[in-house]
Amino acid sequence: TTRRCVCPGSFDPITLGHLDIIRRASALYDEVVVAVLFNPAKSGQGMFSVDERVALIEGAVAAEEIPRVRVVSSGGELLVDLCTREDVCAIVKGLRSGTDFAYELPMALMNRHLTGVETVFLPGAPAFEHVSSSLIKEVHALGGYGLDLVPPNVAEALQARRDA
Ligand code: COD
Repeated sequence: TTRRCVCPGSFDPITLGHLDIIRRASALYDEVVVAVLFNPAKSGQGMFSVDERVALIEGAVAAEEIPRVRVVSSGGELLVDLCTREDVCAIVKGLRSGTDFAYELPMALMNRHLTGVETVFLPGAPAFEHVSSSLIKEVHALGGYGLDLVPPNVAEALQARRDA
């Protein structure tokens, strides 16, 4: 049987921190479903549309030649329902810090409560500990450069936004 995991997130936009987790998940499972989902805590439109986020993830995964990855998006649905539909045995998430753990633990317990699906935490690479989509966007909006912390296709997309 195919052992499939999901890497869920907002991915607005995907960073090298996300990509590292996706690459390592691909080494552990037969297939990785990367799911662009709605985070109710991050209200508003975000910077990139869901379709743009999906395309940026697909471009970054292809450029890095990470095998057996499929990108999907879904709105207004529970992650556990996506897990059941996609026949996923584990949710894989990256942890940067104790703060991440405090945020992720209740979600992991709730998801397990709902359907029994397990969450697997991978320690984030120290080189990307300070990397988040929100900080990338803030630095970029105020004229700074953090473009070496995102995949090249995302750097291009951010640059294009600035030039527009
Ligand atoms: N290093 C390592 N890991 C990283 C890094 C980094 N530099 N940056 C991000 N990550 C990890 C994060 O820890 C997270 O695990 C993942 O990558 C995604 O990060 P984000 O910021 O893109 O995504 P979030 O945190 O906004 O995603 C939240 C979800 C969308 C997954 C959550 O809201 C959700 O499951 N929503 C669906 C509705 C639902 O089921 N709700 C009930 C949950 S119990």
